[in-house]
Amino acid sequence: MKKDVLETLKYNKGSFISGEELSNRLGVTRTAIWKHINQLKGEGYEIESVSRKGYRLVGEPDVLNQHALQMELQTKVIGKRIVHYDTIDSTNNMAKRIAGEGGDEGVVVISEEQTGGRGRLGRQWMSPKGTGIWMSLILRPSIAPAEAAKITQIAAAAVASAIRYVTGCEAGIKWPNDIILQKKKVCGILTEMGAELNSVNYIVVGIGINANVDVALFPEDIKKIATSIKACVGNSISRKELVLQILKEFEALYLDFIHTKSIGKSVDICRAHSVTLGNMVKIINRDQTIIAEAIDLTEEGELLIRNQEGLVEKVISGEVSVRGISDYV
Ligand code: BT5
Repeated sequence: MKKDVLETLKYNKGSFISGEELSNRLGVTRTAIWKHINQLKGEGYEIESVSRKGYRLVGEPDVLNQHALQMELQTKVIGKRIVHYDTIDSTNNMAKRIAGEGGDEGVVVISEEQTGGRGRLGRQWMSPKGTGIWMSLILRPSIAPAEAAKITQIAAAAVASAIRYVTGCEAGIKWPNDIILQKKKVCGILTEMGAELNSVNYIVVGIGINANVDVALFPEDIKKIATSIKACVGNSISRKELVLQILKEFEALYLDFIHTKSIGKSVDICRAHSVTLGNMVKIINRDQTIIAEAIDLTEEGELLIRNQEGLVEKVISGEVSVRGISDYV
């Protein structure tokens, strides 16, 4: 019921709705409405109450815990359990631990801060307190280990779409795992798994977003290549709203993959918002570096390049830098 009261207030955002109308619409007494309003206020919602006018929602808390998110979550599986920490080494580490102990598909681990946030190949991921979104999702798809990289494409499509929807910023996708705003990295994705030879036991997809992070405080080398949504929009955004939208978009694309066995929908989004395709790229794979033109993504989410001899090749993984973006100039 508290959730219904909140939804009605949100729907009416900016204008008053009387206690009487709320009680008629929701079929409970005005006293019950008043109790729920007080509970919401206690949770940090700013609700103005004026006699003869009623109630008006003027502000929402930006809290990422189970309670705050679940009230507004629009998903069936992803986020059915949210584990929230104030501080932790890495949400991927914790998600892997929970998955290893039998944690269900859909568990989401979120932390306000990571003291050992990780990128690929053990690189450091800066995760300052309270301003970013540092979260990991546990999945249990019946797929072969070789397909795990598809989950990164699903996550990239979901994050880019959600940033665009919530903030209006033109988020781009740098294949395979970066989200880019104004030519700088705003988000990185780290997909890890626990697997047998032929089957995946669990997948953990870690998403790190510099939502309201002050990147000026990052070390010099990272400051040069990183940005935040706040820097793009000019003001702080609601992390909660963005998390809710990401989980919603991710679930739709992930369930489509599970049902159709194709990531076609995600690949379409990755193509549409790609900052890689059509550009010259530098690919570093083990000890080999190639300069080539990125021409397309396959239906499996791999990158197609045309090398300097004019031959088209498929890139499955590796370090890809795009000319003019972040670090490759
Ligand atoms: C990534 O790796 O981009 C994957 C980052 C995944 C982070 C999430 S947060 C939640 C979950 N828990 C974790 O422990 N990790 C995941 P990679 O493509 O290897 O890029 C790493 C590089 O990005 C670093 O070497 C830096 O140059 C740069 N970097 C570090 N912190 C950054 C930040 N906050 N914003 C932008 N760039 C950053």
